[in-house]
Amino acid sequence: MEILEQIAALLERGEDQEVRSLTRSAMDQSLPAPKILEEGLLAGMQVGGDRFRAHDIFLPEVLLAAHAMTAGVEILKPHLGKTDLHSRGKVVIGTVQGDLHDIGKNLVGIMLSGAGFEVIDLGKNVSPEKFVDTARESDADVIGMSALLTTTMPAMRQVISLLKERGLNSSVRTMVGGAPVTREYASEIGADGYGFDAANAVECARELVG
Ligand code: B1M
Repeated sequence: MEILEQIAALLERGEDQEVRSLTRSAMDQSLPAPKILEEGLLAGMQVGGDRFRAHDIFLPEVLLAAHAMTAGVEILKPHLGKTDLHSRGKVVIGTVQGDLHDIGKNLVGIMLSGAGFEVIDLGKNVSPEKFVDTARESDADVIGMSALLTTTMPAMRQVISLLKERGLNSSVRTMVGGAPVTREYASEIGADGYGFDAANAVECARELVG
């Protein structure tokens, strides 16, 4: 089995130490970090997600896979892009209120930093007030929101409404993403941008700070 397949299989089993060390070995073999991310870590997470959906594995296993994903991403982080000397803009990111999924949001943050943006990561389960207050206090250009649950997607609309209420919607742009979020949903709630994946989120942020 080639190394990326091994990483995917180990991640699926939640073997964080092995994932960490094989990710390091893949880097030592000069495989590009984005390839290790896509074909190793994300491939394993995808299979885990599919098995979870099919009730073939359960939450504890998913949680272990998530830890293993984080372990691998930590190794790749410094190699996922080079930061420019000058900031391209400031982005406040977080997972919306009620939602604890942060793997995708973390990847978006890493890719944005790699592309030269200054990123303020508020973590997960972030209230609309926290998003808006932080954006105002830090003079951010963009608020980036992630949601993985259909039940938490409406929290994105609340953030956008609060920005409008405070008269900040023309100075702070909004960008949304996450597996259940679509471009149609983004425009329905009045978001300024939508990122399909982490690379696309970078393109979107570039356009928004344009
Ligand atoms: Co949860 N979970 N989970 N889970 N979990 C999903 C999302 C689910 C689809 C699984 C399923 O049923 N098949 C389902 C949601 C169903 C729905 O709402 N329609 C689900 C559920 C139901 C739940 C719980 C309710 C389960 C329970 O308790 N009964 C619970 C909710 C907890 C809560 O949030 N309140 C729960 C819990 C968990 C864990 C804690 C165990 C764990 C999260 C650990 C963590 O994040 N630290 C977890 C995981 C890991 C998943 C799956 C398996 C994988 C998610 C993931 O990390 N994907 C997921 C199934 C799936 O998606 N296949 C599932 C990898 C990640 C890189 O992709 O996050 O999509 P993603 O991010 C992508 C893009 O979407 C995009 O870029 C990223 C990189 O390409 N993107 C953005 C993301 N944010 C963006 C922001 C942007 C732009 C792009 O701009 C700002």
